[in-house]
Amino acid sequence: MVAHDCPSDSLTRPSVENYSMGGRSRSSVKASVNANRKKSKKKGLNANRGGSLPSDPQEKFPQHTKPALEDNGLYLAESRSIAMYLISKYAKDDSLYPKDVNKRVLVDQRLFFDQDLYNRIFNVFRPKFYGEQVDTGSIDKVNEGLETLNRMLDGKQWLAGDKITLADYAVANSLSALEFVPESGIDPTKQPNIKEWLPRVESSHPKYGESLKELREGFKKMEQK
Ligand SMILES: N[C@@H](CCC(=O)N[C@@H](CS)C(=O)NCC(=O)O)C(=O)O
Repeated sequence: MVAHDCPSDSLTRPSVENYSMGGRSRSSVKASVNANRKKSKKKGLNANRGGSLPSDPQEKFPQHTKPALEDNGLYLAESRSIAMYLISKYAKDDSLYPKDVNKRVLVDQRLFFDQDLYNRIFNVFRPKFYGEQVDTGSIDKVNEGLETLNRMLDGKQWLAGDKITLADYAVANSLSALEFVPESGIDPTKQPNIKEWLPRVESSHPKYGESLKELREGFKKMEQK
């Protein structure tokens, strides 16, 4: 997979690309996608928007996943934690990831929920790449997750609090992977609250819409291979 096909990378890219960032130039924050991959280290470096690789990528990024972030000696994997860090450190304000602990914990809760939901979605999404059958149990688990999400959105505009937050972007981003497996029959928009909320998230910021478009194009290219 390259960056454009990876929902995890897609979550962090808008943060890196400034949609929530304040004063600091984005070249000082290096999203080192691929930094730890054995193959094509040089390629990873190019994908890094001019950044340089850490001296020992294996040690700095033991997880071997992308996205991975290097920022002034800080090395971080996991898309959600990268986004939490970038927003906490560089955002113009704290609306996407509030500083107030009582507000923040609601976002955190949804982000943990999102990780679980994404893992369920991944179990439906992954077999497609290996020509394997998806088991119906995995499909049921995603549908159960979507029912929970629908309940979370009951009577609400956004997932955590009364403004859009990182939680909305993270979950919407995870759901986008389902577009790639229509044959699974899973359709998040069958859930009425999700149906109303998804376009709300998508149209909330042009960078997010762009990022989704890139992801969809990446998926399409993969399908054609
Ligand atoms: N929970 C991680 C998952 C990251 C992940 O699995 N990334 C995939 C690409 S989408 C990856 O790097 N797989 C290993 C590989 O491609 O070599 C996150 O959100 O960052």
